[in-house]
Amino acid sequence: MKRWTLFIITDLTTCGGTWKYSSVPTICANEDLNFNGILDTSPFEDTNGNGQLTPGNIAVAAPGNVVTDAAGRATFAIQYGEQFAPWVTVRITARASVAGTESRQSILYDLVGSAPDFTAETPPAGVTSPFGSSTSCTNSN
Ligand SMILES: [Ca+2]
Ligand SMILES: [Ca+2]
Repeated sequence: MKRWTLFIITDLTTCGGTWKYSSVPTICANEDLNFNGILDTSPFEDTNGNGQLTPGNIAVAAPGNVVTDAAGRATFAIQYGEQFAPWVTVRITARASVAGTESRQSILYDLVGSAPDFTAETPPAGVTSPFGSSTSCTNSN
């Protein structure tokens, strides 16, 4: 499901009753260069040196397989921890097989938080990025 990801390093702050980025976010590329879900040494993938893939597999599609209806539509959910909103953009790829012919389409999707979480006075779960607050993509802090 997640084939390509960005993550953003900064903090949130309140602005007009809504939680927003406190500064211009630093956007870093997904470390999983070959999209296999494994931290590889060749190609070297641990850009920020924290010993793990960043951001890693933090979202799942449920169910992972669906059957479309007569209109060619199906429904699934994207599940992720609330601390990852709004810090990650995921690529959602749908693969379809019809009469032996396969096709695929992808979209980028920002992991959003619930509106009540981002309009309450209390900070949302991800008020501080789980990926650190450095403005350098090679720094895990
Ligand atoms: Ca990899
Ligand atoms: Ca890493």
